[in-house]
Amino acid sequence: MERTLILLKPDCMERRLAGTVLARFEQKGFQIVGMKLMQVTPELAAKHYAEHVDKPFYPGLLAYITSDPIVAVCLEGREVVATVRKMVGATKGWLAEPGTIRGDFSLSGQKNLIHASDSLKSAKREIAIFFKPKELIQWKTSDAQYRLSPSEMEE
Ligand code: 3AN
Repeated sequence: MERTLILLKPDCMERRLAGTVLARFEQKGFQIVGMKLMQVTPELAAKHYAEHVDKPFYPGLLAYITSDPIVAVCLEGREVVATVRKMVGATKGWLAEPGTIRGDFSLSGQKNLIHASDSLKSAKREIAIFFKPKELIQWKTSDAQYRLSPSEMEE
């Protein structure tokens, strides 16, 4: 079953929007298989944002992502990577469509509440950065018929 990584970033925590944001994914039908509150270190930030470390905005991004705790969440479900990206919305909050998380709660390009893996490949890489295999729990809820295809239910 497909999995993705989301990070509820420091502005999301500081604004006490963690429950509100997480509720959207639960309501959609995605399942939490890993979750932890953590402080991002500079080393962890550099691994996660490897593609951005040389960009001019990286020092600001580093200061921000290490400023307060985050919640790392691994979500599982049907086409979870692409669907979560759609639910999150465009990077710049002021451009993000209303109805998306950033579109509804953010006007910033950096303090945009949430990170979500942008591809299956990134999801695999990022989940491994934030979770040890034993921290991810395989479980099924009794409402699987509303969320999974018949073949997925047999997996
Ligand atoms: P997304 O989070 O929408 O996938 P990315 O991967 O391009 O966007 O950027 C990762 C993070 O880096 C963004 N969430 C944002 O916090 C920050 N960021 C990206 N572009 C900029 C920028 N031009 N100025 C400041 N921060 C940026």
